[in-house]
Amino acid sequence: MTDRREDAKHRQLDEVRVDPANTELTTQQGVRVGHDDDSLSAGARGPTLLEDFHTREKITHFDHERIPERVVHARGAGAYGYFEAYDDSLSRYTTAEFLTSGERIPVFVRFSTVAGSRGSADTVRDVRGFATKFYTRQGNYDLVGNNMPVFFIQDGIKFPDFVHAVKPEPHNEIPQAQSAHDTLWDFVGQQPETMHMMLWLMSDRAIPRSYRMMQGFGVHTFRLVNGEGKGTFVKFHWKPVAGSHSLVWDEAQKIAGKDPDFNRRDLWDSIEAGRYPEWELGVQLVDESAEHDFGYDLLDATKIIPEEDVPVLPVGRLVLDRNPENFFAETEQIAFHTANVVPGIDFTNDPLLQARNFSYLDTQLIRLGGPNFSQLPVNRPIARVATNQRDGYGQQDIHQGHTSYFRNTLGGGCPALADSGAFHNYTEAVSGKKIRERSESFQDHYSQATLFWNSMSDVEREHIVAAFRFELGKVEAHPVRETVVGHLNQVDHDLAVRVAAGVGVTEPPAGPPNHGRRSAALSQLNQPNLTPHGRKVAILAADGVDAVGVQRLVSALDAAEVDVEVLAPADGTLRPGSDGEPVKVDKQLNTMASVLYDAVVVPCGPDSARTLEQDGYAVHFVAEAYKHAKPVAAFGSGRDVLRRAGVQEQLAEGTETEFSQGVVTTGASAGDLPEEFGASLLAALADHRAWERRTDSVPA
Ligand code: HDD
Repeated sequence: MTDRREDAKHRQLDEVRVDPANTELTTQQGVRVGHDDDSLSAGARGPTLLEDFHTREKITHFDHERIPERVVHARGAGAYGYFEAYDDSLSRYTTAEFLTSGERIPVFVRFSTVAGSRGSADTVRDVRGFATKFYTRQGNYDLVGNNMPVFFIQDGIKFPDFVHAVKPEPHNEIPQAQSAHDTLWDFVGQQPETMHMMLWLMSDRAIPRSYRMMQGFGVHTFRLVNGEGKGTFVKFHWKPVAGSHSLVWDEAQKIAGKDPDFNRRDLWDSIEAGRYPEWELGVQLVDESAEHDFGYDLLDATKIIPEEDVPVLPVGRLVLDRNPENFFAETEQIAFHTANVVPGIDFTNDPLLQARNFSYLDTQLIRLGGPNFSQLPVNRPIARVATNQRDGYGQQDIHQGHTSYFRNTLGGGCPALADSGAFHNYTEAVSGKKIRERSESFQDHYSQATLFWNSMSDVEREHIVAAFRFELGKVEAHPVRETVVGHLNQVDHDLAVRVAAGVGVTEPPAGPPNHGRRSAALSQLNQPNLTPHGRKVAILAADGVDAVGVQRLVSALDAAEVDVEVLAPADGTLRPGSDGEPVKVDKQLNTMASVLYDAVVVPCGPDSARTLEQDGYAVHFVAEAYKHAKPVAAFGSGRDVLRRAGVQEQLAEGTETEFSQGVVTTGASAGDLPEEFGASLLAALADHRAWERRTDSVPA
């Protein structure tokens, strides 16, 4: 395990940490306060006095506690950790030391949704931000990416239009954190470059099970630059060690009510439990000589480079191992900026990236109140900072000397120009007319949307069709629905027909032929090394439960780093059915819901099972988990609860383990509970969901 305090960033943060332990209350001026319940008044029932500086200061500070939320990505959660490169293999391509040194580089990562306000729910259908600040010795490097590899638009000038369209509509500020409304789809209909991204947004990628279980992408083509000044195009990828997994839509909507902090809590809890989220950084490298070999433009952020065409080379790993101590100071005040680069990394002429390089610095000025936000503890580089920039709101440094200009002699010429290690802009030849025009090479808006659609499994396609039907079904302006179906017809005729049938749009005539190409890496169901680690299982129980069986199962799950919680109709402890110790209840059943777990188990114990069979909440819990294609398991009399919940699979009759379509059962119990039962449950958890299960007719 890392010594979490022992990195340069944390040593720096230690200097500003404020511990209230063993302190006495004071004013901001350090004057001790002996009374904090009543304001100063003229007589016990008289008016409050202006001279009450303590009350005024307290209220004034409170009045100013809020800062503007981020104009997009307002809702987020973050954590510290480290990045380490596996080796120096990238040193041929870049002088960025953090990518080649193998040293542990402190990082802060902030995950976010895009459209919702700060207090909105985590599990809405949306893109997720994946922004990483690397505190490197060469300065801060920010990789401000998303969990989808493409973007809605090609040129940053359209960003305000896109955001205005997706945000709540301006007349009534409805709907919150939803893309299912008229203005977004009107925009999409008018801007077909959105099509590829809309396929991603309607896919399961838009409802990740956990931040720990989503991929990240730098999106743009960036440039690595080596010591000779030679550039190589690069795309950055984060691959989660826990696999890339998603919720189902009904579940995501319910979680938004049952636990709006679902993804935030999951990140926090897993770090507190020492189950550190981890990703592998990969790069796709393209030699500059191959810039025009792809049939699409590398500068177009609505395009991917399929992994089958250019492999993703693993270069290092990211581990998040420490929660922030204060949400506002750290997660809210962190300021990312695409232009925060270090020597060895540079931009391309991607017009989306160019606009971002303006926007991020600009937005921090209003959000964080002035030009000194990079001095905020979470933003401070660990690299030494020496500028001639001075003053401004919230200046924290006491600059000494009387020169703050370059070139000077009176200050000994300092700060002096760097002898070595300076950032040198990549030298690129540029020519052409000054012109407002979208390049011809940016005009293909459909073929990669088709590639994405072709690459999906049947169940992923079903989810995409259902998502389009849901979203367009909420659009009141029918002509907008028709326009969008028209674009879908350019992507794939079958897709358009299936969507049209659900949203009252006439079936379009056959569209252009589908090119038939696929990229296996795009499907979430094509993943190697699936693992149950870090999943969460609910055990439903009541008095009379088979305590020995529960204990055996919990040990097996625990050994596989799976979290288990015992849920019962009431808090406290449960009387064991026969042998064993009383079972501690972790949560009261009605404070939780199946949607907050990855699987459910109903143990043996005739009394326990009878109680649960009569408890509509428990039966619904099982039925709902079953409907959402989650692993559902029971042993002994626990199988009665599964039957009551409408589980349709054949349940085990004898003491063997039956494992079919994510349903794991055995008639055995207590000390006889077979190891295979736990092992099958773990295998089902690793599979994430039993997509082959047909549950359309199951109510839940
Ligand atoms: Fe952006 C925030 C990711 C296009 C303007 N963006 C923001 C965040 C992420 C992204 C992850 C949250 C950072 C944090 O956690 O604080 N944005 C992207 C990606 C894009 C993208 C992957 C396309 C490839 N963004 C984009 C464009 C513009 C912006 C084209 C403007 C022209 N984005 C902003 C912003 C935000 C922001 C207004 C809001 C808060 C902030 O920057 O700090 O400047």
